Parts: sequence; C-alpha cells; structure tokens
Amino acid sequence: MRNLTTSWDQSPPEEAGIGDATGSLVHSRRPAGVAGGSRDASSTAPGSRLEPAGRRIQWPTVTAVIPTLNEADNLRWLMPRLTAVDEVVIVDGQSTDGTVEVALAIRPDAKIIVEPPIGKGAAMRTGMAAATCDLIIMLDADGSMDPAEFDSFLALLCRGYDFVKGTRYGCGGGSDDLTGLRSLGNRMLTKLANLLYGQHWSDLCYGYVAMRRDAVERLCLRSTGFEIETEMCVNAVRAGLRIAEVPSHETERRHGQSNLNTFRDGWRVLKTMIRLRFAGPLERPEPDRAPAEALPALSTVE
Ligand SMILES: Nc1nc2c(ncn2[C@@H]2O[C@H](COP(=O)(O)OP(=O)(O)OP(=O)(O)O)[C@@H](O)[C@H]2O)c(=O)[nH]1
Ligand SMILES: [Mg+2]
Repeated sequence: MRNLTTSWDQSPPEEAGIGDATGSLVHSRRPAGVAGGSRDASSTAPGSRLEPAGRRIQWPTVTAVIPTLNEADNLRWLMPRLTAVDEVVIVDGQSTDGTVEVALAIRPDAKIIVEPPIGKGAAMRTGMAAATCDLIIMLDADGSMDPAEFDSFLALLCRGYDFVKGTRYGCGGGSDDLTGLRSLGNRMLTKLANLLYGQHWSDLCYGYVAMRRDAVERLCLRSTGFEIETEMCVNAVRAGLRIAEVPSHETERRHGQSNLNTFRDGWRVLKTMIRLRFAGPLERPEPDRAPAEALPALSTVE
C-alpha cells in the first residue's frame, strides 16, 4: 500500500478556468464523489482526471456548521437533507422549542454546542472552531438555503479556492426572501465593499458560504452579530485568500421569525466594513501553520 498525493487543490484558480478570484460569477462542474454521493472512485465518470485506474480516492471531508435559535420546525426540513456531509455542528442559542432534540432525533451523530444567544456571528465562530473536517460549509437553519447546492460550493474549493460565497444575484441565483428594502440596502453595501476592497462581488450580506477549514484562522473573525458575513468576506480579501462567488437561490424562511433587524444590522455591516478597511493588515498566520500550497492533499491509496 502506498500513499500518493493527488491534491484536490492542485490546479490554481487561474488555470482551472472556471471562475476568477475577483468574484465574477462562476459556474462549476461537480467533481463526482466530492459530496452528495459515494466518495469511492468507482462512482466517478469514466475518463475523469481524478480517476486513476485501480486506485481508491479519498475525497476531502465536509462539516456543515448551522447556528440555530428556535428552529425546530425548520430543522425537520433541513436535517434529513444533510446526507452529503461527514459532520454536522449545530450551535444553539438556548432554544426553547426543542431545536436540539429535533436535531438529534434526525441526526444522532450531530455535534451540539449550546451557548447564550449572543448573535449569529458568535455562533458561527464557535461552530467553525468545533469543525474537524477539511472543508466547512455554513448555512442558516431556517430552510432558506438548500443543501442541494453544496456541490457547487465544494467543487470550487476542490478546484483551489479558499473561500466560496453564495450570491443571490445574477445567473442561477435568486431570493424569495429579500424585501425591497433589504435588497436595496444589500446592493448599496455591496457596491461600497467593492469600492473599498477592490472586488466585483454581487452579494455581500448572505450567509451561505464555504471555506477550507485551514482558512478559518486566517480570517481572524471577531464579530458577534450578522455583520460576521461582511467580516468574513473583507477579511478573506485582507488575508489574501482565493475567493469565488457561486449562484444560490434563497427561499423564504419556512417557519418562525427573522432575527435580523434591517437598520440595526445594516449599520453594523457598514461600520464593520469601514473599520476593517482602515485597520491595517491582518496578523499573518502563525509560523507553524502550513502554507496554502501544502494544505491537505487528496490522498489516494493503491
Ligand atoms: N446560536 C444562535 N443562532 C442564531 C442567533 N441569531 C440568529 N441565529 C441563527 O442564524 C441563522 C440566521 O438567522 P435568521 O433569523 O434566519 O436571519 P436572516 O436569514 O437574515 O433572516 P430571515 O429573513 O428570517 O431568513 C438562523 O439559523 C438563526 O436561527 C443567535 O443569537 N444564536
Ligand atoms: Mg434566514
């Protein structure tokens, strides 16, 4: 038995030809077996570059991180759809509607962390720190983000991007949930972020994102509220991560009430992006951190 290193991040984005790191909309092909099905090479398409004959391929593992605050009814829809991930981390803000019980009834192996309801940002940071897989995908518990879209996020990570953010605008994306006011605010904030950070993003305030787990520490996240989505994006730029946007369709929250306050949270987003623009460089990774090129490789075993 011999370990080979057929890296799942071998091709840099520029060479991959399926998107650009400045945030243009990208469409991706799904490398068979990344998620949503068997990780055995026997399920890959004949002739695939990643199907060396006679080898078993081990695909990167995936953690789903989900913040919850009284989302029991929504988890009944969401949890059965998380079949393609290896680990589920739920960070619950002391829900009183049986959220944790519902989650465990459907997914007994879910990792549950209960903490005070400080905000979505705090919950996401806790969840990212608890994740143990190669890749992390973050989504809301309210059923507005469909796990059927996981593959388009994960495929881009496997093609060399560090941070992949969903966008509800442009080809293939959309929202049944955004009010006119929220959409206007988001578009204005996105334009400002593009100006301040030299990007071409189409959607700043959307929490459906995926990243390599080794990118988490480099993001140096501090936010406690909904401004975490902005902090992740702008710190990804500041940290020099390879970023892509992928179209996503957001449906309406299935049950319950929104926790977002348009004006209060919009103001927090604005303050965050301006403060971080003038905050100086992010701290460099610790010396013992492996450089991006050397990060987890897809190992194949003959
Ligand atoms: N643990 C935890 N989760 C939270 C907290 N606040 C919000 N959440 C969760 O964060 C996710 C996003 O919150 P939402 O209320 O859906 O915010 P939104 O998507 O902007 O609003 P909607 O229009 O209702 O979809 C949901 O899964 C919430 O349950 C909190 O303080 N603690
Ligand atoms: Mg929501």
